[in-house]
Formats: sequence, structure tokens, C-alpha cells
Amino acid sequence: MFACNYILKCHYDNGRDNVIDAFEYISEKDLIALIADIFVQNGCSDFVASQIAENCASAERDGSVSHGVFRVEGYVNTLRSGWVDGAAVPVIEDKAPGVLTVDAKNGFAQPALSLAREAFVEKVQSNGIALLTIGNAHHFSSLWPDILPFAQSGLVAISMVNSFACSVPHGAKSPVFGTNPIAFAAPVEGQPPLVFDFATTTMANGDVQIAAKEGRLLPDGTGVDDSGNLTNDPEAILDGGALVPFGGHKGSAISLMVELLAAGLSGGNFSFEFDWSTHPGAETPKTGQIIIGIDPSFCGFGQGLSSRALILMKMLEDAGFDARPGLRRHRLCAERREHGIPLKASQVVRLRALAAGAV
Ligand code: NDP
Ligand code: PYC
Repeated sequence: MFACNYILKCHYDNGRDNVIDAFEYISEKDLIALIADIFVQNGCSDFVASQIAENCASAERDGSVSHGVFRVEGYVNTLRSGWVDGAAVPVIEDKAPGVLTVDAKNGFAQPALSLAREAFVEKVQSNGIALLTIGNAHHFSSLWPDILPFAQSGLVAISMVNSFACSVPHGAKSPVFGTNPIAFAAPVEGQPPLVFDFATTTMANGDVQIAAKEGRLLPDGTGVDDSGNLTNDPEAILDGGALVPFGGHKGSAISLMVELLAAGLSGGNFSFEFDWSTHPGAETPKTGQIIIGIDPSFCGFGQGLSSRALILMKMLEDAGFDARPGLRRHRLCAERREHGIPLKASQVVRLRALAAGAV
């Protein structure tokens, strides 16, 4: 454990400091080990526990708070409910030169991807393009950790996953879609890959939950209440209400595409199709994921994609664009690998109690 702990203080005009919360810096390695212990305690195989723990810790490390340590409790509740199989052994099938399918056997998507990754990359590199589908799977995290490694080895990747019915399609009356994220990663010559990854709703459900916990209102138009009226109250969205797709009918159509590709192609459930009420405590959607991989060396007129990407990135910089998606995460990752990951002391106490089997 890193020794470097500190207290976050709030400075007031009267010159006195009020303590808001104590923070503790924990190394990535220690955080992965702590979370993996928790998952093993709750029925995961060592392999699955290490995969999910690594994923969860990397989300926290790179500032994806809605899918980092905050989600550990949700994984635990789900494992305890028996909704997911923490020791599932995925079945991988080579269906065509450009198609690999995985049945995650009611387990988590990340270990399934990990087992299929090498064979999938071979397909992408021999075929120029390939599709990986992962069905019967639980994805409860950010998508960018799934696809970043492809771009780091010169490939382009696009991934989509559907979740649970908590988004009302544009013009509809009740939720049908999930928050349905899309992620994209591409190599940029001499620079970290370009990566974006976001929900196709106004906000991820995880961020709505965090706002509700912290008593914060959301931006206008984030969702609807149980009568279908627009609301910025996270409690109303979570309690019988729903989110809405970003960008009106345009985001709604993209969310529809994610349902069709992620669930329709993988054989997983659409976001409205599964009933987890039989497993109280279950929080992980049982749906599907796809990844499309492209090897740019098969395309273009000789100049590689990553050098073309660099030209575009330079043009964007010249145009005053300073918010290239992915750069914030790469920066945080580098900083926190050096100095550790800051967690609230209360979070660390809770993680240790879970790992000790005390709660
Ligand atoms: P955000 O709205 O925070 O958007 C994240 C993306 O947009 C990142 O690529 C980020 O780049 C980029 N970005 C953010 N702000 C700006 C800006 N001002 N200018 C330019 N780029 C910007 O994401 P969401 O809250 O919608 O999603 C959060 C996470 O939740 C995602 O990782 C997603 O995969 C996950 N999720 C998972 C679900 C599941 O079923 N498993 C369901 C829904 C969401 P940067 O990386 O540099 O910050
Ligand atoms: O934050 O919307 C979300 C989400 C759904 C499933 C996992 N994360």
C-alpha cells in the first residue's frame, strides 16, 4: 500500500479548514489484489476474479468513476444473488474467416474477451476485418479497456454493448433501450491511441446513481420521471423513471443499432428481454457485446492510418480543439501509476471489510 495519505480540506472565508473526507493513495497492484480477493470470496474463479478486478481498478485509475470501485458492491450483490456465474467457462467458436463467436455461459464478458482475444486478433490480421460476438454475458463496466489494446497494436476497434431497459426511445412512452455504450479506438502515430467511449443516453446510469447518493441534481433534460415528464432529479429517474437517449432522435437511432448489433448478433438478450427480479440484488445486465476489428494495413493508398490520424490530430489542435477524447485518461493513468490511485478512506475501509468477508 502506498504510504502517501492525505486529508481533503475545504477552505472557508473565516480561515478555518473543514475536513470533507480523508483520501488514501493505493497502488494499482494493491487495488487489483484487494478487489480480486473480494470477488474470490464471492464465488469467482481466480481467473475471473483477476480479470474483473483488473478491469475495475483500471476504470478507477483512469477516472471512469462510474465504473470503478463504485461498482464493486454491485458485482458482489449480483454474485451473491446467483444471477451471474463467477466461474463460467466461455465457449469460443470459429464460425468463418472473419467471425468468432463466444458464449460466455452466463459469466462476465471481460474474461470471455480475454480468452478469445488472441484468436480474434489473428482473424483481424489475416482477414483485414473481423467480428467478435460475446453473448449470454454480463458487462458491468467501461468499454474502453476492452478495445484500447487493439489500437495499441495498430488495429482499429469498435465495440458496443447493450444493458438493461432504462432509456425511453425518442418519442416513446416507456423504457426499451439500455444505456448502450459505444467505444472506438484507433492508433495515432507516435501518440497514445484515440479512444472514445460513452453511453448513448444523456448520462450513464452509474452517474445517475452517484448523483442520487451525493444529493446532486442533474442537467435539465437528463431523463423522465414515472409519469414521463422531463426531470433533473436522479431519484425520480431511478425510481420508476428513465434516462433518454442523447441527441433526440439521432441518439435514439444509434441506441437502437446497439441493441441490434450487441444483442441481436451475439444471441444475447435485448435490454428489455431479461427478468432479474427472480434474483434480488442482481445488478449486472445479461446481454451481449460485439467488437469489430480492422487492420488498417489492408486499406488506403500506402500511407498508414496512424500517420493519417496524426495529421488530423494536428489539424484539430491548430483549430483549438484541446479535448481529444482519451487524452485525459492517458494522463490520469500515467499520473496514478506513479503516485497511486486516490480513494476515499471510507471506500478503502469498505473494500477491506468485503475482502475479509466481514460484510
Ligand atoms: P462521458 O459522457 O463521460 O464521455 C466519455 C467520453 O467522452 C470519453 O471518451 C471522454 O474522453 C470523452 N469526453 C468527455 N468529455 C469530453 C469533452 N468535454 N470533450 C471531448 N471529449 C470528451 O461517458 P458516459 O458517462 O456516457 O459513459 C461512462 C462510461 O460508462 C463509459 O466508459 C461506458 O462504457 C460506461 N457504460 C457502460 C455500460 C455497460 O452496460 N457496461 C452502460 C453505459 C455506460 P476521456 O476519456 O479523455 O475523458
Ligand atoms: O452506467 O449505464 C450504466 C451501466 C449499465 C450497465 C453497466 N453500467
